[in-house]
Amino acid sequence: MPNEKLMTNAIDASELSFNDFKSIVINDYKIAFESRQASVLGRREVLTGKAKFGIFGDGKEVPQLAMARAFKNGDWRSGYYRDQTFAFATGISTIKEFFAQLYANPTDGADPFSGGRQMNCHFATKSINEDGSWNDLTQIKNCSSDISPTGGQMARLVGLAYASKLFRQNKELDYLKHFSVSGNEVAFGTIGNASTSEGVFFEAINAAGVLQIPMAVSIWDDAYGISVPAKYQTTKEDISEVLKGFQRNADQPGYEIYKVKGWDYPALCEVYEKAINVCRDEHVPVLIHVTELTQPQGHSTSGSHERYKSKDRLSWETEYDCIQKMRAWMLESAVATEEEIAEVEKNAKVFVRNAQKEAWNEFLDSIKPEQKQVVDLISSMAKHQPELAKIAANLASTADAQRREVFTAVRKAIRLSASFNSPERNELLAWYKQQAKFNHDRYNSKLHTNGKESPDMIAVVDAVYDEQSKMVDGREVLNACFNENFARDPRLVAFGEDLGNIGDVNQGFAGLQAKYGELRITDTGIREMTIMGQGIGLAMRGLKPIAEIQYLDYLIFALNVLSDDLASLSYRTKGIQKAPVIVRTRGHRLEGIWHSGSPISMILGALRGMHLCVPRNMTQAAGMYNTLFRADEPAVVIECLNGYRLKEKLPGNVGSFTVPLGKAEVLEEGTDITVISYGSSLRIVQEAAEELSLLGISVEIIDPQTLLPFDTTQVCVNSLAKTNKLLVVDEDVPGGASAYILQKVLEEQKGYFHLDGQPKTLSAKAHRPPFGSDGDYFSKPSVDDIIETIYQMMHDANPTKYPSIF
Ligand SMILES: Cc1ncc(C[n+]2csc(CCOP(=O)(O)OP(=O)(O)O)c2C)c(N)n1
Ligand SMILES: [Mg+2]
Repeated sequence: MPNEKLMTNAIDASELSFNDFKSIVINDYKIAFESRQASVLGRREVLTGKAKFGIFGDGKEVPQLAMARAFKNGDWRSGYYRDQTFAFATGISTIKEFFAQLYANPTDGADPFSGGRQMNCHFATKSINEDGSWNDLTQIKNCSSDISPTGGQMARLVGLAYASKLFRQNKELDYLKHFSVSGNEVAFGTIGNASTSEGVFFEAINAAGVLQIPMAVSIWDDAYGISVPAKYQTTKEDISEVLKGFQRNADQPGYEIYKVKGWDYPALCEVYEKAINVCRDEHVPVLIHVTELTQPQGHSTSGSHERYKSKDRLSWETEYDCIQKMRAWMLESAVATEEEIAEVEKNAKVFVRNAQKEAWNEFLDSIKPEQKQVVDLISSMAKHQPELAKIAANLASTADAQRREVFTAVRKAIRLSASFNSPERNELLAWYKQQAKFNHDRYNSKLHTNGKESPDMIAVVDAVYDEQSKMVDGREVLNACFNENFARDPRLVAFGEDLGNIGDVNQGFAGLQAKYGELRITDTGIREMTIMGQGIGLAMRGLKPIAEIQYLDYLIFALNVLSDDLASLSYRTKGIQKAPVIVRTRGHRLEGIWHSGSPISMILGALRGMHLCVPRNMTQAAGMYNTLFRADEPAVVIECLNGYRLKEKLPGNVGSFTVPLGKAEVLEEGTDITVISYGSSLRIVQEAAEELSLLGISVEIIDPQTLLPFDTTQVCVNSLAKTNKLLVVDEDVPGGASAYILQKVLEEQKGYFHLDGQPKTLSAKAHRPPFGSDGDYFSKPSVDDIIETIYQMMHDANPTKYPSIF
């Protein structure tokens, strides 16, 4: 075990009076000690059953004091669940709020980070108001909302730092006074040593080195990831050793890399000051590897570390506990006396205890009135039905009842009294219905920002055409749309693989980098996770990124970032943060196993919280972009891979007409059957409809245009009311997005009641399509497949009129 001497000369106190210096240090110690108490008490709260799970920052307190000292207003943090001390030191969290989150208190303001939705130590600061409008982000210490997947914070971190570069270098952004002061903000990242094994860590480290952005990554190294020691995690068991090649030198840019012991308070203060100055002033990424940290209480409340740490390791951890070491240094260097320290510790214990009690009592007190009301209401019904008295008595005697117990009692009483109508029952019913509103707000609201710039608030502007309107390639429609919007809004930026210099693989951005500059339209490395993270970070800082995934098939490489971080952001923060990223990609049928994908059900399943636009051509895509560019919610737009060279008529207002989201269109009217399809398949359906009309079958074709949201004006069910037959056609797997569409139309829109035959789906095969035209023909729905499926449905309904063809 290491046995370094305590450093005593590493904090530069030359400009402070001894008393000032002393009070800073003692205050730091107080924060660290309070934080430790919060961890100890927090664990106890879980073990006694008052909270469900706890993960704490014990053993990581002292480096976070140093990090907090270097962190200024306007800076950003993207970290993980160990950072409570940092949150206390910066004022991002109070100790009471920390406990409120531990108890999952959903009362407004109790857990200001997630509204009681996230596990403890998942912090966030308020970037936006209820109506989606921005706060002044230069005036606060910003904390992007934490997520639990380890390493998941790294992708977003790249974007948070990249925003500083754009704010510093692009003078056109100077008017955005509430977002940046000349790009001087540092993005601080934290990550555990074991999580540096994740691919996203390496991707982010490389991206920031290439981009040269002010990103400061701290690695809290306690030599373990739960039970798995460093020898299974990291080559040479030393991440900064591994990353040495990233160190900059006189000839080549790169990183400044620092290594410091996590129990050495003065050394930590010095390193952080130095590192963050380099990062902030020179816009150079820095990495601070903080070693020799411990976990006094083990990883989390899920188990004890005595199971997997050796006796030697455990006794080393006791000896090298960073708070103990800081205490010893304070005594040794005469910063404080034993009595002074003991006084701080005594007060801290009382303070934390009180904060915990207050948080717990407030949580219970928020539910008690509901409990009492329900007990009274059910008791009053008992005169009609004696068995209800038991339910009321049960609930009355439940100490520390939570909402679940209250509502279980209410719903049981309502069920049991279904055939005993009484005024008392009506009162309980009314109470229950009224509470549903509050519970929806507490537990189900804010999947989207739903503010004043939500997509459905954007005015609908029709495309304008006249005799002069030209027929152009689809890609030129997009190009003109992007051009006009980039001229209109300096916040727009676009980036992705091959997007800058050549203007993307299908030329949608051709010529625009030359016009708007490399800062706004730029190439990136092949790194889908951090392209998405770049978008998230920029969007969180007030910019409007178009983050491109070259082919829809490669969205899978970024799905974790989109699902865990972007799609969940509004919900997990209960609407205090937003990231209106527009993910641009292209998909559906083309050629080959990885260039003709349409994995729509994967997206539908993973990205609730985002909008999903599936335009049938580039004009519709442009209209959707025009809506999204003016709105503030994230979306994926899937352009049709096989549509860039097809001719379309260029609207006169290509940069400003809008296609509203959720607005389905009847593409062709018909009377016999409704066919719902989207994207590239629609052209095939239209071709099939032509032949079907020769066979005397009239097809109504509907394009929902967006799948999230889906047909908000009930176009599908209205069509079904007329035709009574339904076929869904798409290129996803069987039971994929077509099943989603059936659920929407048959169940939500109640289309079931209009059917006179079995509804059907026609999708691609379960495998991906083989390369070549024949691979496509035998794997994806063809014109022939559609004609025959529809004909068969008509035959089933009327075999005389439509005799069997096979
Ligand atoms: C993507 C992902 N995989 C696995 C987990 C489960 N998990 C939670 S914490 C953890 C260990 C992390 O260790 P480290 O990064 O060293 O951080 P420490 O907890 O030691 O501070 C694991 C495996 C997770 N949360 N996310
Ligand atoms: Mg660790």
